Amino acid sequence: AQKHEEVAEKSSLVPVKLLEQSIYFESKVVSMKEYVTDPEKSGIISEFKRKSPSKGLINGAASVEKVSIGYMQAGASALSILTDTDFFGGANEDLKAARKFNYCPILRKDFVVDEYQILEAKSIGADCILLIAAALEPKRLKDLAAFAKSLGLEVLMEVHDGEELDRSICADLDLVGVNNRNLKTFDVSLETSLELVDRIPSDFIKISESGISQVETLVQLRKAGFDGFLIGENFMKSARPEQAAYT
Ligand code: IGP
Repeated sequence: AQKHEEVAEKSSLVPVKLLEQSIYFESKVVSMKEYVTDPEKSGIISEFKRKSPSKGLINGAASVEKVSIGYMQAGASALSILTDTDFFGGANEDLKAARKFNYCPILRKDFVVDEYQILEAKSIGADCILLIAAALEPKRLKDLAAFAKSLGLEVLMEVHDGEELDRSICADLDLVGVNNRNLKTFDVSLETSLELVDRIPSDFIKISESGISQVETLVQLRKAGFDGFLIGENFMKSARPEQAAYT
């Protein structure tokens, strides 16, 4: 109930009718599924993240315009832009800015619990939303995924273990991400990805998320069956993330 009040408050700031007037409601999404699996591309989804609960401040000075352009020039398949302010120091404005300068799939990285946030994602130019299985009842997750699909958006579901995967997998998802970071301890273990990859049904694009910083790791994950790799901190911790992405 608390959440719904918050959302209602938000929606009174920008009424749904106004969101729907955004030019992005008329444009077709750029498919993350297609870009990530394009053999000409790297499969890397590069993330813009200023700070995080596990690391604190990562990069307070980076420009989202410069970094997003640099990421794409370096060969990323797609962008992930944090829009959560409290925990990650992001904003909707960051995604809008990245959208202005890039033709590529953009994931809105946020804690989506309500349809309003999905309309908002569409209105700021996102192509894909994140749904975190640990945070949503399976039925709720399914409804939110269906709602996103009705707007043409793609859906990435994030899981941490087999139990979450089995209870929440549903037809309206496009990509399934395994988060290597344990949300309770913040420990990162690649084993999480390696253990779960074969349990993800083949209809979904498989993404390994978090703690990736070595080319060898990427090769290992690809061999294990992953199509895509979500990388944030390893790039963002550099003074010039737009250049770090090249190395
Ligand atoms: C990126 P890393 O370790 O490369 O910075 O991780 C991404 O996986 C991470 O930011 C993330 C995240 C999330 C952030 C994964 N799931 C959910 C916010 C919400």
